[in-house]
Amino acid sequence: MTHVNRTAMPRLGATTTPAAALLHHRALPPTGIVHLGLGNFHRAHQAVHTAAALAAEEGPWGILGVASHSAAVADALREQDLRYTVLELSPQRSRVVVPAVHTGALVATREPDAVLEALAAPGTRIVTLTVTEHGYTFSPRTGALDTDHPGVRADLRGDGPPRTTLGLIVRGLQRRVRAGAAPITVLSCDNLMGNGHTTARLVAEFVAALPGAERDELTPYLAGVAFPNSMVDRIVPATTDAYRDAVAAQFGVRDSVPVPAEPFSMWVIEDSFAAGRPAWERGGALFTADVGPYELLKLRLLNGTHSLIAYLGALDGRDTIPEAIAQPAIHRAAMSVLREEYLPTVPVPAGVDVEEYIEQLFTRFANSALRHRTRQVGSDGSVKLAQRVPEPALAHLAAGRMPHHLALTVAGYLCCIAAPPGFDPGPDAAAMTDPARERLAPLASRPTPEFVRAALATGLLGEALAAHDAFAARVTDLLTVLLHHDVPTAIQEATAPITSTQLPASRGSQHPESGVSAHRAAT
Ligand code: CS2
Repeated sequence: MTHVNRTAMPRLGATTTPAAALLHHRALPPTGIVHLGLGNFHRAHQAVHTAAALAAEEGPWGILGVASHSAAVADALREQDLRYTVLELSPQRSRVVVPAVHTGALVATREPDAVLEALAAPGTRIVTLTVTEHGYTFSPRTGALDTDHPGVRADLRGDGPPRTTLGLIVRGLQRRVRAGAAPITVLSCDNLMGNGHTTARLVAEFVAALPGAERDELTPYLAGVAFPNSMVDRIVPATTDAYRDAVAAQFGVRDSVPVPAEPFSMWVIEDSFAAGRPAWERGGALFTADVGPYELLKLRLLNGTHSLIAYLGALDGRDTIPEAIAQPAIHRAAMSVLREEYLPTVPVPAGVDVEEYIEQLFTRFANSALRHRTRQVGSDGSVKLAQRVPEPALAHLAAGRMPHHLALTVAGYLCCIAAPPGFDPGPDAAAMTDPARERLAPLASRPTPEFVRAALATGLLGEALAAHDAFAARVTDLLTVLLHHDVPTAIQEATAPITSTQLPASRGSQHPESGVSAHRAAT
């Protein structure tokens, strides 16, 4: 690792940005987009595509970035004249770019009025979202707006400034109605199935739950708001000092909020906008009438497989996705879940060569220049898995086939997030955050079969899969193997099932493929 004294260097800013790294050289346009969710993904994906589009064609598409709660990124950006670097890294090549498309950085909980003003401003034509699956405040059990969520309840009452994304959007739209401002587009850039439709439905449910007069004022306006679906794809790890050092070593400037990313980036968008849009097609995006097949392909082949790699990797003692996929057994399991269980449930979009897509995907997973951590992909599994696992699992079960590797994904998740007392799933699993941890923890002391049934009954993967006894039994078998043996043995069991009771006792043994001992067996 490069050793550099960053503190002695000038801060990245308007006058210290290396000109060669700028993606466009035009004057910063006025704000046309308000973006909610100022995390790394937005800054390496939408911001980069927008900068590339602006380089090709100017337009009023500056982005005002809004962080939900944390001030860290917004404050750092303000100190850096809203500049930051994106480090595109792979073993073959690296490139550093500065998008320079942000016109401001706000924190919703700290400056709610400024955010609502921006949402209502006449120049704002698009609101984009990257708030993660978890930020849409729907009930995992039913998919409907979670009206038991304390933030949703407060936002429906209009108690103080909005606390949820839906609250912000709806209160922003309400101001637009009152100011006579034109309808806009709300563009979700999160990994949700039918993300535009889902956002439209949740916003409509929120409006329907408002008191009568507010509901009546908003309903006709809502009919003019566009909610295009979109598929977003770029692997974007969390920032660490190693990336800060890399920027400093290359440019001699101090960027406290650089964003690492893979070179690959894909964005497929439905072309239905209420009030114009940037020429994103000139910045690498693809417009199509039907995003559905692209979404399914990506959510299942990439994200679904990613979840399996993350849980098995963490349980196998692997800190990063590239380290995990380098284990032959995990590689085999990832290939099996992708080819045998996800791929048959996906209509491949016209023009996509699926073999090339798969090959490219495994190269992307193996990108060792990125330290994409298993704990990052494994976090929020309760909301992510619901988008990835139930539909394909139910399709196989309905056809009389057991999806062993989907069951293994769920077993891996449960083992990481709600291991029984006495079982140590390792530091990467322990570091995974998940809103369901609290709900699952009290159940974890039950015997495995009861635990799996009780966990699924919390609505974790929807009601239909919870009602499927054979699937629960398979998850139970595989979880038992993970608890009493090790990851390669569980993969073996998923690939060539024998009953778990017939497995050889392997506690403390060294598995030839994993190179780690099964030291974490439950007591
Ligand atoms: C990952 C995604 O964290 C996760 O669940 O599967 O963030 C993934 O890296 C991106 O969707 C890639 O586009």
